[in-house]
Amino acid sequence: MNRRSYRGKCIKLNLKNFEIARVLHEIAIYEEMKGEMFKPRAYEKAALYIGSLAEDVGTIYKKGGIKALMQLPGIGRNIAEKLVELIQTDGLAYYEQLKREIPVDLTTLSSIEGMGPKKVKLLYEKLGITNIEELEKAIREKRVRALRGFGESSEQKILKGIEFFKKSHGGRFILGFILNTFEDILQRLKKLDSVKNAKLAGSARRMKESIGDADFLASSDKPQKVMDFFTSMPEVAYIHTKGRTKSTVRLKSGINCDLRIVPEESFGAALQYFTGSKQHNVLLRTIALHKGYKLNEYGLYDKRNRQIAGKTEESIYSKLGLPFITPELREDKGEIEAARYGRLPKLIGYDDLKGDLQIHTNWTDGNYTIIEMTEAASKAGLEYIAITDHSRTLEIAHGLNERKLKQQEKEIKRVNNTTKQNGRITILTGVEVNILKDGSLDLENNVLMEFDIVGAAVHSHFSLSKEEQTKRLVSAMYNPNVDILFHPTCRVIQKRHPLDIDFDKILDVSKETNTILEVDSSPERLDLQDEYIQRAIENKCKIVIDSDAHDKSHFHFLKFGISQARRGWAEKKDVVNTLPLEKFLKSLK
Ligand code: DGT
Ligand code: ZN
Ligand code: CA
Ligand code: CA
Repeated sequence: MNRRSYRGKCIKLNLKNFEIARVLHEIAIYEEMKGEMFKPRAYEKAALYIGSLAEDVGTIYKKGGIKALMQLPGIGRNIAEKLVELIQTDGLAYYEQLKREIPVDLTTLSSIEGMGPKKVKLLYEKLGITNIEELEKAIREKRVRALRGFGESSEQKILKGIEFFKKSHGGRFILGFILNTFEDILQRLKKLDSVKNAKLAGSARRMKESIGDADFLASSDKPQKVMDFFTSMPEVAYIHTKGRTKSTVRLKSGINCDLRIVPEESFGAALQYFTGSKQHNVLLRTIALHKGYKLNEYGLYDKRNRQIAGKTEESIYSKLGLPFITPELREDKGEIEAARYGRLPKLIGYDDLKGDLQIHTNWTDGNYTIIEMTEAASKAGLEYIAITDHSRTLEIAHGLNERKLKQQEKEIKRVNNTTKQNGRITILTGVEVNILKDGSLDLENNVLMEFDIVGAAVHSHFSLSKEEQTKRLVSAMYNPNVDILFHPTCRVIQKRHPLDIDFDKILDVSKETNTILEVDSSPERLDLQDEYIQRAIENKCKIVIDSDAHDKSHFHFLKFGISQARRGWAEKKDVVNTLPLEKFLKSLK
């Protein structure tokens, strides 16, 4: 997959990658307003790259100075100098000057369809519009149509754009790109003297692949202080509401965050309630009613309205006669039934993976060498990995031909010998072979035979008919050298629908041919997704969870693959790369 797709990550304290990427992104838009030719693209590329890094750019700078920054892809001296200023001073004179000239919520306004940089500028200069709320108001008051270059129809177009933004992009954010931000806010909340307990609830706690907003929860005797802190965090772009028990803000990244404050004795009940899902809660309340109790966000109450549980979540489930149900399962997919009868799955744990079978290096579209990726995998706690760069026909990723693959194999064996001598991680040879339109592969069988691991994947012709697409995948799975079907449905969250395939047929053939189905952990893929994972497991198909890492920092994506598998009710035994190396290899075709 393409590394450019890893967007928007990671703020710790002060200005970290996420914030820096946003500044660069906004400079790109400002440059476009000015009519610059090449600068917008250069800043945009740098923004995307830095947004994708999990390693803090500040740390990279500390270790290797400006030189190390200039070695990052797409970062020349001019931008590197800006980075240094951002890292050292938490600010950037150039950006602040641009911002003074046109002080608007640029990230949001410019991502609305129908609103280019030039329009943002004009709307600010003529009507003083600085954010999405003001824009919507101005359109509803019919003030925009009077401007040159706008008319009634462009008003309507922008209004539609605003609605679409609120529903889709403005509506949902990819969890893997934004969870660090929340964890960071949570850490700061917990450090406040006025806060006793704090947690992230909602869909983020259930580890849904995308979330509408973030729901923070805190217990405190001094709510005012906590709210003052929350609404004045540096990430905040706009305060929707500020109250004693509930506040809502929008962060600069565009996402809304709720904070609710409850008394300590209700913390568990509130956590249970605001973790959701709504349907799970409805069922739980029904069980409470049957027992003659009442359940709400303050606690579980008996007939005489005495609180019988509420300080912890466990106490609530337990008083309802249930074992604790982990948040990833709370989707009303039979978890309450399973809990009642002691049949909850023993979910795969976040530390259970021993191997990673899809990794890319700078031999194709990855950012680092085989050695660097191997060391990073080892640090992430893995015992074995496969290097699986792209094959010949994937031109955008500079796919490798047979000659190059042979060279790479030698290099892998060389590195493997040294790392194994250190008693460390084992590197398997591998390839991500491209499945062509007719289901054939772009490498011959005598080449494929040589690899320890062959993953086959579709990267083109996404809209064939269901019949053709299914046949295509099936014929790849029948190849005796293909061990794994990589990112089997090819969906990209918010961007590309899953392939139209007969998934039951894929499951049958997966089982028949012993072809493993992958859960690709890249945050915007998460492919297989939870429902498909559940079906695969019910059909006794094998799955693996891979990082699809294109960067040293991408091994942390595995967490999101694991959470997706947990949401699909996967146990450790269902996931073959939880096995130690020998057993794993024996389980292949
Ligand atoms: P999201 O934000 O769309 O990704 O999904 P959630 O699940 O985070 O939903 P959200 O933020 O609207 O509300 C957080 C939780 O609060 C939700 O999962 C369950 C609970 N909740 C909110 N409103 C209601 C309600 O009207 N009834 C019930 N039973 N629970 C609610
Ligand atoms: Zn791929
Ligand atoms: Ca939410
Ligand atoms: Ca919410």
